[in-house]
Amino acid sequence: FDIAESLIIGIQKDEFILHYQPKVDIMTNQIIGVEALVRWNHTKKGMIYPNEFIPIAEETGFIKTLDKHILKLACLQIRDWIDRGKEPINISVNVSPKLLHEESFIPHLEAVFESTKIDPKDISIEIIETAAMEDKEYVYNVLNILRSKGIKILLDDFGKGYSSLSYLKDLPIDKVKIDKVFVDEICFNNVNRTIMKAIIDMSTALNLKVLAEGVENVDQLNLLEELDCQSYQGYLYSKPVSIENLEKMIYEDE
Ligand code: G
Ligand code: G
Ligand code: NA
Ligand code: MN
Repeated sequence: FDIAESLIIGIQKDEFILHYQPKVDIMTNQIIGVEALVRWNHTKKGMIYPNEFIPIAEETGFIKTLDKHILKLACLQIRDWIDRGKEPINISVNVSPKLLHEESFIPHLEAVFESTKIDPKDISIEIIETAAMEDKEYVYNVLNILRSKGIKILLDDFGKGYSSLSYLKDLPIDKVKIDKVFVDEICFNNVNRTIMKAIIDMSTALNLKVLAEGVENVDQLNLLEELDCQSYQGYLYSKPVSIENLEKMIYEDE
């Protein structure tokens, strides 16, 4: 089974589906949005998780085609909710650095917004730092165009890799997602807790919102609240879930 060769067939056969992980406001415990995480529902191989095919797609460059397809799936989901009379919830989509650098990215998004007739404000985009580090001017311009349409930009996995606090001040972003590696140890590692506090305070001072990733227990959540973190994602609230299960969570009262 050659993953690299099969990806295109997967798109043609509409085998990629989105699962969704809620983002939760720490003060109100309300869902404020969801992150789309792709899965490949392969006819013969069953459900394939992104760690098996995203790195390969990154390597071959097919990730540009795949992420465009996924953006369209997210917009179609918003359209479906509107058509069914539901209040749409914001969906964030992970976008590869390669797609951010591709000229066709913004025209593609515009065409999808046009064909699905959705409000760009219902979509957010998650980028990683490496995406903005090379070719800064080009990427900053792309991010500013997206923000001018009302799309929120989230900096994913902050703290992993080459993160720099000073670098936050120039990036045209709206929210910082603090990587799970910091959250994992905040309850019993003073250094990590101090770094977490510094990231939260610095982000807040720069008018950026903060979200902590990978929250797995109540002790972590209580500590994050003490540190003035505004929102979180993690198994404590919910794992990524299918569309059916997400709808049970967000539209349960209807
Ligand atoms: O969903 P998981 O639970 O397994 O995701 C694993 C990794 O795959 C994460 O780093 C996530 O950012 C990445 N990923 C998931 N969905 C997408 C997607 O649609 N596009 C890109 N580029 N990466 C994704
Ligand atoms: O790179 P990105 O942040 O998009 O990746 C998110 C990944 O983290 C997904 O694979 C998702 O399933 C996983 N994840 C989300 N919440 C938790 C959590 O609380 N614990 C663990 N172990 N993984 C999580
Ligand atoms: Na992400
Ligand atoms: Mn992340």
